[in-house]
Amino acid sequence: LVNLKINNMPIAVEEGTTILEAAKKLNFRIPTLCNHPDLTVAGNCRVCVVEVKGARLLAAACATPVSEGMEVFTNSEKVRVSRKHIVELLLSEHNADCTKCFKNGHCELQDLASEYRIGDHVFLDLVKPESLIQDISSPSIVKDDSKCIRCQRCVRTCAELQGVSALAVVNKGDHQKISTFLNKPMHEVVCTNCGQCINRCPTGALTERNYIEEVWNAIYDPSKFVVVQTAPATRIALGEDLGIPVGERVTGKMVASLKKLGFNKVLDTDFTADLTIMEEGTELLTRLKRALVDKDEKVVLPMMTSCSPGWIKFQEHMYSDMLDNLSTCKSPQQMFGAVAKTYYADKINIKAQDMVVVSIMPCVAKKFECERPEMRDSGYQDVDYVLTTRELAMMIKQAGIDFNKLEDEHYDSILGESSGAAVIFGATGGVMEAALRTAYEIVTGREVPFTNLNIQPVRGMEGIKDATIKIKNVKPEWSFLEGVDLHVAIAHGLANARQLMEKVRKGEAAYHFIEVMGCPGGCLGGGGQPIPTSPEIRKKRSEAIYQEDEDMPIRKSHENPEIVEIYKEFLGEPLSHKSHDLLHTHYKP
Ligand code: HC1
Repeated sequence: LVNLKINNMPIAVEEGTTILEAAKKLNFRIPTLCNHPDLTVAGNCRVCVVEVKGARLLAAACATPVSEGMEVFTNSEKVRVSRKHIVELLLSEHNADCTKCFKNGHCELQDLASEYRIGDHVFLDLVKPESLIQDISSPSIVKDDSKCIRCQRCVRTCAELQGVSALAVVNKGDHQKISTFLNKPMHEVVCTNCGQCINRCPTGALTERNYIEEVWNAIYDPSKFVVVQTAPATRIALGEDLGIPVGERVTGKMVASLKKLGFNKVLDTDFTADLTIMEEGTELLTRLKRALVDKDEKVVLPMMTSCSPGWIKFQEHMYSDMLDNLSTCKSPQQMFGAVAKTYYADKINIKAQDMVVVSIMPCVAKKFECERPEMRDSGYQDVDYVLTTRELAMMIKQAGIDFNKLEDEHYDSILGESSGAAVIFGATGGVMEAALRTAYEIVTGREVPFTNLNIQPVRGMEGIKDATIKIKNVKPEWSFLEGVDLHVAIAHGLANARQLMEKVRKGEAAYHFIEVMGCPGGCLGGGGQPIPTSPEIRKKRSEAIYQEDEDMPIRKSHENPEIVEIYKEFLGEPLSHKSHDLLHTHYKP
């Protein structure tokens, strides 16, 4: 252990601990901007400077390890004056148009300016006129260089967590900026629209494209019938933006608030997550049969999940030779849009052209996904608008709803019923677990023993997980699977996905089924979720998701009565013609 004093208080910490971490243990908060718990240390914003006795210069607390006998002062006169100057310098280059900024009230630089009572400009106003032009080319992300403080959290996020590097630092000194390849618009580069950069941007330099006004207009339009669907991971995180502690489930309150906002029907993406399991599970079994029995060389394994639009875009850019590995299933969000504007519209006697489908998603890539040309099988754009969890929280605040005091309400029927298998889609490993619960029963004809419903090997926050499942005692029609070892793998975060894909491409891993979610932790860590994010926050959200599953009366997709009904009345059976027309697609290079 290393002994030191911080503000005259003694502490002993592990070797390698930074001053920032040691101060936190003593409950001294040192402000940071470039530092983030998910990223490597950069030490470039200098806001965390502290005074170390005997040292000539102030030290960056995030990048300085403790040493024996060190005496640190986090709030000396020298520190306060320097820190204030650093914030003033950052503000001199920052478009402090705060009242018009989407991050107003959620900006770390604004918080620091307020904390240090920054008044008149001490330094010149150095905002570059060319930086005032926002890049709004992407359907998901707005890039506003005039708000950028060049902390490089976005650059490290894109490289370290996502392995994409769509954003990079260019130029030096006064000309330094965060740019794309050849300074092209965001929609022309390898950006996957995952929005992880937004979650870590301390200012309004990167935000989601917001569609709040469009959705209000639809709600107020008497000629429109507006239905809303909510993604699995929204119900365990929305509360964070509305004064509720991290990890608290707010499913019933979320439904109540959506009804109060004026949506005509409040329905659930979890319903189509169950539908996805029916289609994707059947597709996997069909591919296995074609490979093992028919020896069909055209069949491609491993099959890979296709619900995460950031992952699809990543694969289109980086592994376009492996697009046939993707399941042909559309994502649950898009299946929902397609059945809402056909089956559901017919049932409730509403014309599809009068229906507006809004999604509440933890994801900003879903905004991109709903605009894809493949997603119009109802004859219209299947999903009209996607709002992030954060945008929904804003609408709830705008409407003056006291979220905390709302009584729980239930989703409307139909398209509102779901199973525990559907809600775990929101956590890494969840789609795999849900699929295995149903596939087991199809293949063996026996119920999954209750004690085995939680399939532990596919759970947890490890970047890449794999498991082997021995298939035994199958029904006669599945005899080709008897004794087969089913190899599955799971990756979350695109840097991990890349590692897994490289192994598959080189033939180093013989998997049958792979789940990939584009964001760290799966959708619960999506780019549209409340900010901040950290491993600790994602762990609490994950625990909440699995608790939600355990509390559901139905925990397997095929037991959802509304799923049984939609096949009986409309789709026929999984992979039927109608299913193919509405629920499946192909991504082409
Ligand atoms: Fe997801 Fe999915 S789980 S992709 O993470 O398959 O966004 O929550 O809605 O579509 O169901 C996201 C979450 C979400 C889809 C489902």
